[in-house]
Amino acid sequence: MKLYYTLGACSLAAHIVLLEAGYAFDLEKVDLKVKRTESGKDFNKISEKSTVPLLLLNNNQTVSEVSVIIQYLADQKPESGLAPELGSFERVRLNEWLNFIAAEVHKSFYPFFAGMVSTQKTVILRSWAAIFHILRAS
Ligand SMILES: N[C@@H](CCC(=O)N[C@@H](CS)C(=O)NCC(=O)O)C(=O)O
Repeated sequence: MKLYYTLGACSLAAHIVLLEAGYAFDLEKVDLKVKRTESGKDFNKISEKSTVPLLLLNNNQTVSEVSVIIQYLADQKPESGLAPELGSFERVRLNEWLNFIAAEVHKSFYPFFAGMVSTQKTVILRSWAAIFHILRAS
């Protein structure tokens, strides 16, 4: 199993779950600016989305999307206790948080790394206020 990752990126979540669940795995760093892996491969050919994290399984299937990867890893090792049982209401709560983070939190931070004009910043800072209100209340 191999995790394609980038330092300082959301692939850290998958890396943490791999470690916490006790997996044996390889890591390969990706330079997202030029879409090249540290062993010199063209990342666009490995990942159709060209984003990290990407998990390469031992059967050569790949899994993308942070929330899908970490739930897959947790479900393969239920003894890790990292995710509530599938179908349980606690699992619904986990999915609510993972979806909120993916859809509202993660993507709203992206423009700050990509560069943007100040009017965009104002709009995004307003959305952050709502996001942090929800996070503080939980
Ligand atoms: N929806 C994806 C988003 C993944 C994503 O955007 N990852 C960023 C790093 S945090 C990335 O690879 N960006 C590269 C790019 O957009 O070119 C997920 O949840 O995994």
